Amino acid sequence: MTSRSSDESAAIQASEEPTLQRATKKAQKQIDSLFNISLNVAVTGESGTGKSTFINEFRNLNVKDEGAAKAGVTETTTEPTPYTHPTMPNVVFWDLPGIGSPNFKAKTYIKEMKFDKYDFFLIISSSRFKENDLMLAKKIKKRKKQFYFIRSKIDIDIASDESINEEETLLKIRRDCEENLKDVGNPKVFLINSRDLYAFDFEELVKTLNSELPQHKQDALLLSVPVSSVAILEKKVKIFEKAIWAAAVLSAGIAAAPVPGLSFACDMAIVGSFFTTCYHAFGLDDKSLEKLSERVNKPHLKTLEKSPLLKELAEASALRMGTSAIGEFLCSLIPVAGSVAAAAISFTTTHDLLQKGLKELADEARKVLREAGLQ
Ligand SMILES: Nc1nc2c(ncn2[C@@H]2O[C@H](COP(=O)(O)OP(=O)(O)OP(=O)(O)O)[C@@H](O)[C@H]2O)c(=O)[nH]1
Ligand SMILES: [Mg+2]
Repeated sequence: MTSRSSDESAAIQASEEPTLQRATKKAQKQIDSLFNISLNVAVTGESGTGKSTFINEFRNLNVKDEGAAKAGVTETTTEPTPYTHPTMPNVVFWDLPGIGSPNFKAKTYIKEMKFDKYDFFLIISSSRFKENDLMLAKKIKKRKKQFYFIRSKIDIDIASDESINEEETLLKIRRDCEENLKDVGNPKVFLINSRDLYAFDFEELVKTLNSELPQHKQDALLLSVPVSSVAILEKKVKIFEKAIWAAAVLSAGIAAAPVPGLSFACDMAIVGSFFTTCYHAFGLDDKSLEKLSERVNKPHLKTLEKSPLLKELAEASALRMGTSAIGEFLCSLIPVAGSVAAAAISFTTTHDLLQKGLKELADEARKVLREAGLQ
């Protein structure tokens, strides 16, 4: 075991700060910016274009799931409704009512939707480009807000278009949207099937959002997107790798008030939260595995052998156990167990534990993508 002073030095060094106090402050800031930064995404467009469906799929929910946005063939959304991400509660999608429907006239829509509170807008359009699509783009731009133009239901267009091949259909649609949008600065157009985000331009959309959002909002977005490729998974892994030192500083006893018993509970909650967030962000939870297995038509994805940590996280999630309990289990994996419960564990030990656990979960997620054929 490391001595207390060498452990403190290791924590200070990892933080690149001169003192333990500064290191702790920086660690707190980093963890807050990782888990507590808010992101408000407005999803707008004409009625019936697939706004609610997109929001559900982004959050990995089916329309019948608890907390899902209502979606259907008749107008369903009648007021701006916030939908919190199920595992990243700081990420909120605002499902705005369809513009141009009898309930919402285009003229008053902008005012009623309180446009200023959103970080950016997704304008969703389907079938033909509409005047309202352009009007929305102009109004959002006028308020100096960023928008991204999504052309949804691409699967329907492909099935009904008589072009020689799929590429030609996609090019035709893309050009039509770009042509119609050229007065608002040639924004990129993303072709999407809201019922299957893994197809077409979803990944490109995530990449673009990620590169254009302010730095502190990028991680929140990335952690909340479904794992649709190895590239997205690896970006998520990097976010957690960057945060390990900070989580270790905060959860190791050196940062906590020396209250016997209490410090232990706090410490373990941070370790538990870290792994619970990885578990969901990497798409290893039952719900995500079920969705993925349906999409790629490989039922065995739901029953793949799980590593010990993953098994524990799945069980804790099923039983809705708290993060402290998960952290305590993890502590039992540390070789110095026994003395652990009595005193706060060290920075170095926590750092090792977080590193090993993260690698284990990342490898599990890589295995799932490999089995799913998503290399
Ligand atoms: N095939 C296909 N169907 C879609 C797609 N997006 C949405 N739908 C279907 O289109 C219908 C309308 O979708 P909603 O998500 O309710 O549309 P909305 O924009 O929220 O509608 P309002 O709330 O009325 O403004 C539903 O039956 C969806 O299943 C898509 O990309 N492809
Ligand atoms: Mg809706």
